Amino acid sequence: MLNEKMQKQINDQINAEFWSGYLYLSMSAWFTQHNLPGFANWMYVQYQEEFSHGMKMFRYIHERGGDVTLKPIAKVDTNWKSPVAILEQTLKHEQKVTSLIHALMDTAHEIRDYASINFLNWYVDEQVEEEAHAEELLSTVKMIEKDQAAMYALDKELSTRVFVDATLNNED
Ligand code: OFO
Repeated sequence: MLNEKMQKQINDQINAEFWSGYLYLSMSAWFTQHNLPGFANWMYVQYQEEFSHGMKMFRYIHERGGDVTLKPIAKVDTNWKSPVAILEQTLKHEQKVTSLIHALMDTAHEIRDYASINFLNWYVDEQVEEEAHAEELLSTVKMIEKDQAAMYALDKELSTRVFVDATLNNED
């Protein structure tokens, strides 16, 4: 059975993951509207991943005999001044999510919930990747943003990113 504090915090995190997905979907729309379909695809995959991060928690709560409580998803930004501005927000957001995951881990340790510690380890690793990818893309775009040919080539590269469903990983 899931401890009540842990259950509430995971439910809040489901909302944070879905909110992240909603943010990235909005960014994907912006890129489509600004003729960067590869960037739009990258953000669309990001949106799919965030929903799968939330769904992995949704399933975990049920596996532990707990209750899922879905909350409203708050409004997200819809306009940015440039691809760099979008990627700066992406990196900042991922850093914030990392701190939320660490706070979840703190609770799991505090109450000696070993199953949740094990479960949350996946998210700790995932956040290392999420921040690294956002940081790498941000520094590349900062370097080439004024070079149309280089932006075109990067856009082509980003069009190849495919979705990997987090709910299919790490499960028995
Ligand atoms: Fe769920 O990893 Fe990004 O926010």
